[in-house]
Amino acid sequence: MQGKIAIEEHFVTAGLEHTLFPTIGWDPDEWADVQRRLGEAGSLRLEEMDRHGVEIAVLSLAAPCIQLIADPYEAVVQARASNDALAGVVESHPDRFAGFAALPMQDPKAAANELARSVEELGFRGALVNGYSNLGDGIAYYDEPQFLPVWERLAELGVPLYLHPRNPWESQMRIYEDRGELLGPAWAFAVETATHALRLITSGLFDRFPDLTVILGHLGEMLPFAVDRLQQRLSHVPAFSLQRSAPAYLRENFYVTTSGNFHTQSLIGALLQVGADRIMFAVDYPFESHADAAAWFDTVAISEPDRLKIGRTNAQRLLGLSPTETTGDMRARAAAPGSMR
Ligand code: GRE
Ligand code: ZN
Repeated sequence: MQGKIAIEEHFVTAGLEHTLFPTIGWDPDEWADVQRRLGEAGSLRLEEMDRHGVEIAVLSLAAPCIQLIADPYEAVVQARASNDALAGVVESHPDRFAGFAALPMQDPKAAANELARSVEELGFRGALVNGYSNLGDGIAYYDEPQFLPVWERLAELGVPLYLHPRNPWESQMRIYEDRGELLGPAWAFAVETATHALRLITSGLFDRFPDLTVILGHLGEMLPFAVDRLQQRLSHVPAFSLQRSAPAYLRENFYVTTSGNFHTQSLIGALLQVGADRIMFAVDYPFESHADAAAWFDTVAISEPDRLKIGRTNAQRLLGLSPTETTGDMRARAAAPGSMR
């Protein structure tokens, strides 16, 4: 499929390289290649996108970057600098790149203002945060009351927040002791992020702000598979009450993306649980390859109208990416089965 929009695509500025998730066990040559690609937003990236039918990449910092910075002032300074750098990248190829803001959640009021600056002045499409934020000696999750200003601003601006993974906090690492292979994207990222998303749901955040949108990668961090059982058990707790069911919040306040999860059975499960209007294509470059993502997505056994929604038009609508010349053409081609490949 030509004209795909990929929405979890990472970069890192030189100043933030030291904050990347430590690469325990990675092949050193492979990691060096990932780092090279993270630091580049020109011909290398664009050639990969061209080769695999990705028209637009929505760029964001890799994990954990800003979220790792324990000092709020430093987090504010670094987030501003990285958002300015990203704005420069987007400006150099405005038809190929868009941006998600990094947010210094360590200072919620500053994060709300940085979100507004990023959307209104830099033209970003929303924000991406890498899980909970460090804060002094501790951490904070975003259902906590101090984050209301950020949620309020997201709702006012009508832009989504991408909740991207990071590893669990130090004190919750015992379960991975001697089993470091389970950390990071193999497993720990998904458990941490799914639980954080559930904190948002069960806190009542979406009753307070019914129009908020949160995006989850990796086909929903296992939640499409798990949320019905969660609801079934919550329904046995009389004191616990929300306006909607957990599956309804997942369907109505979340989008999920295909980042790093190019697996047909999981996509079909997500389709059955949240529907084709709530799934978007993503690669997770450079941790994943455009070749793997596109070889799977371009031929996966879904309808052509669903492929067009997931590959392009859902992101266009949600992120306000203006239709380009190719859009009408894409629609016409979607009507002819098989011709999008
Ligand atoms: C990812 O986005 O998938 C990722 C990071 C940082 C380290 C490893 C990783 O952002 O897979
Ligand atoms: Zn990612």
